Amino acid sequence: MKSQIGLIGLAVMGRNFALNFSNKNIPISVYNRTSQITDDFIDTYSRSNLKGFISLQDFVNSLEKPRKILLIVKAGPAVDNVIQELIPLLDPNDTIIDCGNSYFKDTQARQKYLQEKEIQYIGMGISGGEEGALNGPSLMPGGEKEVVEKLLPLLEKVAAPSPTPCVAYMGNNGAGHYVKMIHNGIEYADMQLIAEIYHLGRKVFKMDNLTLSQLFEQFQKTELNSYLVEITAKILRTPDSTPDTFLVDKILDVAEAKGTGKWTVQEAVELDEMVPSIMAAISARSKSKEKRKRQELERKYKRDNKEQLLPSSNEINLLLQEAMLAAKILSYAQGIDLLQKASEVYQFDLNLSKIAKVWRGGCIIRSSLLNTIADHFEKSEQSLLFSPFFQERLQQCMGSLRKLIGIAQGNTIPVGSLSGALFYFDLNSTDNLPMNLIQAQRDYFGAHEFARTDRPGRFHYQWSENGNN
Ligand code: 2AM
Repeated sequence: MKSQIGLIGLAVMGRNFALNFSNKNIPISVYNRTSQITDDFIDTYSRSNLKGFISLQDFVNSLEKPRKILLIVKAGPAVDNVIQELIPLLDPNDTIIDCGNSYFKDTQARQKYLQEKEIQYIGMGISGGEEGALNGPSLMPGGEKEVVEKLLPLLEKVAAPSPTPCVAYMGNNGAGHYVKMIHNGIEYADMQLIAEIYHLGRKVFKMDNLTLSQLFEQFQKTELNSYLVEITAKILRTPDSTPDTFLVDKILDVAEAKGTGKWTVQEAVELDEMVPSIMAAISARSKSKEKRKRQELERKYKRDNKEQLLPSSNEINLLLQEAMLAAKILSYAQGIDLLQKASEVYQFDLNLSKIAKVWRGGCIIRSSLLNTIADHFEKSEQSLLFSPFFQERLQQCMGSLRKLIGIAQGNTIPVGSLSGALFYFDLNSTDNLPMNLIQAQRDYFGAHEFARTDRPGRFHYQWSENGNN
């Protein structure tokens, strides 16, 4: 019997995704460049609906036509290598589905290149980590609509099942990988916001790990309910090997990153959008690597920690909760604004309500807020800031966000993602900005002209000739 689908790349995500298909009774063939890995995998999981192959030709021959082949290899040149090896073995209308974190412009180019060879190409974002790949990830496929639609019944069986199967057609031209990139950008901001709340809790409000764990558990009962908050509560109460010590306190404060967050920021700059909470999360990870420099400069600069009036202990929890809710809404709004702009610029024709629904289960940023976001985009195409529901929440919580940022600054705690959220909010919701002065400066030194508030047209003023040297 031929397999319904094939999978190339048996690192941990690939292995788990293959098992997910097999668990759903979908016969699958697998292949890996290093054949020992295929052998070990098949030895460990001996099942009639899971077949391993040492030769790529045999792997391809084992698949039902038209063939469907998932690639879960390292993003970058490895994807092109595998595509080159596959081309002579495939027939017209076979489909390659790249499930890695590929750059969306690479996906666009690969799709175009393969179209000329009559091979279909889908770029599909997958989120959910190892556990999601096995039990149900969130899937973001993009490419030719008819090709993706034919695949959907199969993908729905392996996607996260609830609240509804977390898979939908994203759009053409690399839209699947674009949406995944933005998902990861939002994930960076979400993680950094939680880390900033933790930092403030520990350093300023002197909360211990268990108290903070309880605080995050409390958050789980509110609109902040999310996978990242859930794991944070668990992490904070995880003990280390010696009594009364916690693993989190033993972990070196140097964070790593893989690059999709950076692309999100580059895209925001490219498309004249702003994602300051995501940008701050990237910067925080990059600067964390310079541990020595940070240590040296902390010693050099005496901290002027003036005695500050802190909120009373029963006010602190609500302050942290409201500030985090406001910042979370605002960082999702940043990522979604960028998606909306990209949809216009690249003609992705994104459906934001569907995207929010695909993100509700399986993926790392799954959270109850996404239900409300999906509801908003069902009725409206305007930015999240125009949602009456979020307007009410922000009205209620912005005071706490401002107050918490003030406390952080007074206590020398860097809170870039919280502050970025406030910057985004204030910049977007302020009528009169000081850009009149910027335009005057540009006209002064570069004769760039300016528009006036009282009459139409473009104007230049001879600033220096009028006694202003
Ligand atoms: P490997 O086990 O042979 O290294 C993650 O690195 C996955 O991508 C692994 O399955 C790895 O296969 C695969 N991979 C990395 N580079 C590759 C390449 N150039 N060609 C094929 N597969 C590759």
